[in-house]
Amino acid sequence: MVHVDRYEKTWITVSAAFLLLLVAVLAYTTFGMKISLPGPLFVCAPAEYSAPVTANDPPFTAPGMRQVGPDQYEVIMTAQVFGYNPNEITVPRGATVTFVMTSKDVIHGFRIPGTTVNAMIVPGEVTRVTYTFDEPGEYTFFCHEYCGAGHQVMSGRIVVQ
Ligand SMILES: [Cu+2]
Repeated sequence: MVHVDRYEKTWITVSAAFLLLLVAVLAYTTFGMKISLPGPLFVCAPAEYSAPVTANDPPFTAPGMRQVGPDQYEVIMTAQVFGYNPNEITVPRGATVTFVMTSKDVIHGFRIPGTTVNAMIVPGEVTRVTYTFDEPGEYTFFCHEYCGAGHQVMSGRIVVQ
């Protein structure tokens, strides 16, 4: 029988227990809470957008904002080097805006500082994010996925009145 120091034995036990705990947590979140990585197109209704979506498919043939209900707006937006279409929208205070976005070329980002909006815009996929603008003011959104030489100028504006 190999002699293992008591101190070392303690730490082997602690490490093993910790690993088992992590595996248990992983198993619980995966199978108990059904949390998993999203698949492609997870954010859109398959009937609405058939994969793969391109910027030449509806609704992206007509970018822009439309009102879909009281205080509810939908922005159909395309991203391409080095800008967004539309790149400026104006909404009333308290508006809930759903951004439905795709890319015409490479992967872009969509981040609105001061909000929880932080998304990737991937060619061939639809990104959908919703945010309620309770605070009036000007919000700048920008690309935070490096996309080429003009990446740093890729931005737009949301005016909340
Ligand atoms: Cu970009």
